[in-house]
Amino acid sequence: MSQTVFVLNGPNLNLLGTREPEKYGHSTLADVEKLCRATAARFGLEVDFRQSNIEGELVTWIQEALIKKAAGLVINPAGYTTTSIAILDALFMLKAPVVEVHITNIHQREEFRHHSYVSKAAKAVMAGFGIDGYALAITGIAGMIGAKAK
Ligand code: CA2
Repeated sequence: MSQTVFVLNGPNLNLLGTREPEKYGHSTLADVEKLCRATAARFGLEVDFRQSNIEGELVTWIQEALIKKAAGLVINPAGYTTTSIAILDALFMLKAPVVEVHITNIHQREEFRHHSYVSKAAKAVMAGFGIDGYALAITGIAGMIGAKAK
């Protein structure tokens, strides 16, 4: 049975590639999804890729990852990074590895972006690699769960 990595994206990321390309690049979220699927496939992993502008929906999806025994979870919490204890509490319930991704280097940006609640539940954090951070996160999860390249 194949293993699935959940890739969750927070608010406004549905607009990726259409605004502020100097910060976030020109790739769209559909491009990110393709990259995630291609990366996961190298390790025989499936991807369940989602985006929501609603905090509670993200919480419900994290619970779904728990129920479905996801192999790992990649999350770009976007604007909820610095505010959401509800997302943090849901992530704490997962046994599978969680990797937090930010397209930009949040530590080089405004002070209010530096603190992440999500990091408390993350095995690793990728920030500043652009969308390649998602591929690095999936590769990292593959290593953590012992999934070998095919
Ligand atoms: O760098 C990241 O990936 C962020 O998580 C992106 C969030 C921001 O609040 C975090 O501090 C860092 C913002 C996502 C906004 O989505 C976009 C919408 C249109 C164009 C580009 C990004």
